[in-house]
Amino acid sequence: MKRISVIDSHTAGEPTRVVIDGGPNLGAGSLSEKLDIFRKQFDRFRTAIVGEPRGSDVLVGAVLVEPSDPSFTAGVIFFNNVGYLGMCGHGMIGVVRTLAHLGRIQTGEYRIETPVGIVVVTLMEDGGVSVENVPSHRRMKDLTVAVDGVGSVTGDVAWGGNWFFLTEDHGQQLELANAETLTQTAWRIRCVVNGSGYPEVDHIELLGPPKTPGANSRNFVLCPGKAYDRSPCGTGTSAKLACLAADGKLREGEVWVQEGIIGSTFRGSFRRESESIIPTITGSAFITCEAELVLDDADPFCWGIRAEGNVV
Ligand code: PYC
Repeated sequence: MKRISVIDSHTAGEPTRVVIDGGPNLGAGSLSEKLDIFRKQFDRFRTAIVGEPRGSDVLVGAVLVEPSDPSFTAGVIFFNNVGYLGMCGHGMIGVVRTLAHLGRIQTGEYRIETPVGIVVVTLMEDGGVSVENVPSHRRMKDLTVAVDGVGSVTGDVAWGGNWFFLTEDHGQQLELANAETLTQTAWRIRCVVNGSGYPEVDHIELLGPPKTPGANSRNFVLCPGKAYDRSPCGTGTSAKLACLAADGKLREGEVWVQEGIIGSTFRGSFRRESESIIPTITGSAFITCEAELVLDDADPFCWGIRAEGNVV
């Protein structure tokens, strides 16, 4: 039997499972080398940790690794039901809360390394967490695509630690009760955007008017594995800030309150850095579970239910 210690949390409703012990040995290279080893040699750990029957499509996993610079607090690789994420905003807030829960950090500022760059996190007195994200930018304004069953859709392509297509032009009500239709709409849009010269776009962000007083916007974010983000999506909010900054619709330091599809919110703001912006996203996470995953070799689904077949 193999055992993997994890701590689960949720950030604005979106779950994160942080591996504390028993994860794969990813060597001593850079974060991107570690990610490469994870992907090529230890992918079964990904499906064992977040996949069914132990996890679900919604769950984002995080493995803590040695950072390349000892002055950083940690390195972290995020993963989900279909692969690996560059950065993950809700996940980073969950990681920070988890490190605090373990007594490894107190209130203050810390640097955490991800495969796409260093983020600066702050654990606040009230338990809130802010994440100064990797440089973000808009790559393409007003891309118009013709989507079967949806019609003509215009939106922007932007990087916020993952790649997004962001659109208000979807014709849907952003209601939780509408999640199935929103998922189908976003998936169709993604397929066409991917085939229109943007294969890197793996998150679709549908935007619309907010419901929560004080919020600026509401979103529905479809993740790469077809699960929708229960939170307002930290990297998606960063991509939105990059578009607002590029359009001159939000000033440096001004606060943008992004509401997600379940009504939870993140606060975002940015500062400019050359051609990019540096977004800061603030939210809260709560610990939901401390557990040991048990991997029994006799279990045919020991390494999760994998689309390409089970690993023995
Ligand atoms: O918060 O950045 C985020 C995120 C990405 C995918 C799920 N959550």
